[in-house]
Amino acid sequence: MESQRGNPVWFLALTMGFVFGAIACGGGSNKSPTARLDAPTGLSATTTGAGELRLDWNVVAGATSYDLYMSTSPGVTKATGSLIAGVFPPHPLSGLANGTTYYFVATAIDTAGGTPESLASTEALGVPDTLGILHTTFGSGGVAVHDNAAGGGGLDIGVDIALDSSGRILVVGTADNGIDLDMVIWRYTSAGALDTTFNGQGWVVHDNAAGGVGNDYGRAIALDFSGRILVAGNGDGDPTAGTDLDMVIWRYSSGGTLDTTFDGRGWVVHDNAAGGGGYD
Ligand SMILES: [Ca+2]
Ligand SMILES: [Ca+2]
Ligand SMILES: [Ca+2]
Repeated sequence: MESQRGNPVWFLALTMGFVFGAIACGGGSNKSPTARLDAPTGLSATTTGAGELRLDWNVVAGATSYDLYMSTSPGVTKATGSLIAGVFPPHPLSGLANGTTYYFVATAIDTAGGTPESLASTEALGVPDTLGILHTTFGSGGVAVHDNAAGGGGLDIGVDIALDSSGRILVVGTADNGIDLDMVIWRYTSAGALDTTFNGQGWVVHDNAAGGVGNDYGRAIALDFSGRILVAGNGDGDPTAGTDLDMVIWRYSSGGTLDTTFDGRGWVVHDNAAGGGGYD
């Protein structure tokens, strides 16, 4: 009697069983069961009106919706925040308290594919407020004014503004020293008072950056990664009675002193970049 192994019908059944088994095993997801969606990036909270914020973030590949976690304390986590589930950017929030700081993180959700919820995004904060009103608690009646920064009793002009990581307000510009104009940096507290921890008085003045004993203009201000203050502007580089503005970059410590690790004295000057011999 012929053995079953040699029977062509039995062999076909074995082969088909192997093929169907392979299809069944190969039809599942390639994702590891522990893989997560990427965490959302670019989370921000923008004030849009009284009691209102708008949350924005970048969409995540594979996400079908997002969860937000909200708290009035910094360092909000999925465990400590109030859950706002199943939302999409941009997501408006209303009914919040004006003047209260709200903190948020976002996660990406995949209800279709079952991939686990992402880790939390980096934190964003926002303060709901009525738009277009003067904050009378700032400075004096909502305005901070400073006169005579450079001692000349004339012009004081703020041109550019920046916030440092503590919320202090930096303004750069120009003021009259009695003969010509000098570069000025002012620093105010978030409440609008001169910050006397900055150069002992709340502002710092620089004269004659380019050697021409004329005007020095601060035109733009920025902070670097370690909180040092960078100012771009120009100064008079003509030692005769004429005017030849040259480009200047100043760098100051966060305390308001010239950073002498920057080109040995705290500022650099460049003249004649475009070859015309005039203003830079
Ligand atoms: Ca003035
Ligand atoms: Ca000057
Ligand atoms: Ca020049």
